[in-house]
Amino acid sequence: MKSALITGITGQDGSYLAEFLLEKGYEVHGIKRRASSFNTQRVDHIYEDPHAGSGRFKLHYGDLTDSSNLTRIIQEVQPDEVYNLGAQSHVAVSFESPEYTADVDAMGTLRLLEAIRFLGLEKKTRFYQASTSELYGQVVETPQTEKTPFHPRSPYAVAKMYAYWITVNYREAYGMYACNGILFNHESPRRGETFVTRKITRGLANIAQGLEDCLYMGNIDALRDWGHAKDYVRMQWMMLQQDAPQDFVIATGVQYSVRQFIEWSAQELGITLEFSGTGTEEIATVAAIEGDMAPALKVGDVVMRIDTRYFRPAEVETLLGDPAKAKAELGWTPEITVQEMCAEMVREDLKTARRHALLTQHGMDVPVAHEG
Ligand code: NDP
Ligand code: GDR
Repeated sequence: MKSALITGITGQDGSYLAEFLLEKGYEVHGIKRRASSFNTQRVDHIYEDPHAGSGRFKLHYGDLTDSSNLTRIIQEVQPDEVYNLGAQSHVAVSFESPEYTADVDAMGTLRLLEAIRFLGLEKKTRFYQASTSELYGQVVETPQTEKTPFHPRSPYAVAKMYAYWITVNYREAYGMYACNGILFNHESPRRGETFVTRKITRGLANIAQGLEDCLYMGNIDALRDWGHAKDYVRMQWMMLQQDAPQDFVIATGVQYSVRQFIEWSAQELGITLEFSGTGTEEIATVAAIEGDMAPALKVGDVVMRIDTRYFRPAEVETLLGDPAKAKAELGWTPEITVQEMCAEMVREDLKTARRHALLTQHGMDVPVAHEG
């Protein structure tokens, strides 16, 4: 039985990858952080009670800032594959916590690679690094390929650039099977609530049910190449099954604006929006409503405004990936379109919003977090 160790198993990708590897028959180990409240909601459904026998899913306490802990876990697990998905992954937050972001995202990657080498596992353990389209930042060519030069635009992207190159370096210096997946944005109903797509689907579902009044957004002109996380974790595994390690761009090859994503999400709720005004004065107003999914709204309500607090000190305006290499060499193509994904996210968030609205109607206090 093959074994895999996943850092960031409690995150969006980690949870889908764990499911995928368990289906493939792997023994799956994951690193979870100690937190003051439960942080395993995304993997609770695959958790196996250790008292019930020897399961194939195991969680270990750990942190990417703690090398002795990482070394001990890797020594214990002796993994065939390590997927380094753990990160302070929020670009805007990295401007607030640049040093911590560097420690986790850059040094954390080095700590893992060093642990593998130190334990003499460099010929056994294959290593996947969660690299990112944020590396391209201020893009110099469109679409972006594996050969497009990098120009990172945030402490997050600069940290991930170190992680990218140290992964390449350990491959070249020590012959490790180590590779980078340069992944463009990918989302799902499990996406963190403060990333833009989930902020929109959750926010609009809450507004439709009367739990929130308005969505406050940053730069809605930003263009992104959005795919579904389920499609992207499949590709992460495929990258570690080749004869030789290589880096790949994973993207859909299609880009849309944040504004367009807001429109789709509203349409999924039966709401037609009208955008008016420009720059920081832009607003979105309800122009028409169909069906019964937005009982709290009426025509003329303003459901989106711009709040400059969500602008970033340096913005990545446009990203569009070229997945030609992944298609040609690995036969990978994404199966879920961005419109299907948006609809799935809205449906899931609407279910939760309806439950919360019902509880509120019955006098229960359900706090709604607004940050994003
Ligand atoms: P999430 O933010 O959903 O998950 C991040 C994970 O990292 C969580 O499990 C989190 O734990 C864990 N983590 C955070 N800090 C530490 C730490 N100090 N030590 C150990 N673990 C830590 O990210 P995604 O699943 O969306 O992304 C997975 C990876 O892919 C990340 O590295 C991200 O930067 C990268 N990436 C993501 C893209 C995307 O569009 N989703 C695109 C390109 C790259 P906890 O649950 O406790 O917070
Ligand atoms: P990104 O994702 O920065 O691309 O990083 P995010 O969803 O946060 O932002 C995408 C774009 O939307 C704009 N935007 C807003 N973003 C947020 N979060 N909140 C807002 O209110 C808002 N309004 C507009 C942003 O400015 C940006 O242009 C994600 C993360 O998953 C990274 O870890 C990963 O590496 C990259 O995708 C690829």
